[in-house]
Amino acid sequence: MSNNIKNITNAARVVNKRPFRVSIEGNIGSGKSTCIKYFDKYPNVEKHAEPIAEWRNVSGHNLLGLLYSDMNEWSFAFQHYVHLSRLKIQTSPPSNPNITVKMFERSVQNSRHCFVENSKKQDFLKDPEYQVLLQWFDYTEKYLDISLDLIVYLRTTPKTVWERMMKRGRAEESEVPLEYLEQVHESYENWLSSPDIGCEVLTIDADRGLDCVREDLDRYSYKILGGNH
Ligand code: DGT
Repeated sequence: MSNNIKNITNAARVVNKRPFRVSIEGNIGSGKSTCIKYFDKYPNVEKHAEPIAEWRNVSGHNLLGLLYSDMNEWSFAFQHYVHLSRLKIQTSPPSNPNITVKMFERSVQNSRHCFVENSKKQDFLKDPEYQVLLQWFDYTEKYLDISLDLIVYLRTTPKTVWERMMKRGRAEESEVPLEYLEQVHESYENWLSSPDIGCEVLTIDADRGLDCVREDLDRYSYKILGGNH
């Protein structure tokens, strides 16, 4: 990341007096929820898990289930809704004045640069649908402060997370092939290696067992919390 982008991001945070923003990123089944729980012990950290329950009940519709039943038909609606729910989480004011860090599972940037990009590549999104989603993102980025201060990337190999996903047995994901996790992995790698990512990326090897990952979270907690212990 260039120092200029980093300085602009920091300046936006100081001017808006918003909490330090950390996005926990990684493929399906990489252990993001467990990672977030590790920070329960810090009262100054506000944590947001992915709002899966909301995606399963959009006025009675299970959008996550519909997505996996037919990606061509439902990716557009799903990405719209994901954008909205991530935007709400990312930009909502902190729940109390003692919060200095906001941590969430995935980000608006993830939706745009990882899943939307992959959906276009796989033809789950038609070009007009893709263009509409890009315009939503561009408008959001231009007029709202959605900047991130740190990305923690739980990096995995697709085969490992596919096995974990099959084991946990979430009904909607039961038919998701290994190939899909390979595509999501590739999108993550492309996005997070881009020079204009806009914030620092801390990569943790999440193929390893939970104890090793926890050790790393402990070791890097000062950085992950932006010095706000
Ligand atoms: P974890 O703790 O790392 O295992 O993560 P989970 O289980 O809390 O969450 P994860 O990554 O499995 O995400 C929940 C489901 O939502 C999963 O099937 C992937 C899907 N999902 C999340 N965001 C997007 C998105 O922007 N587009 C698409 N197509 N799927 C998404």
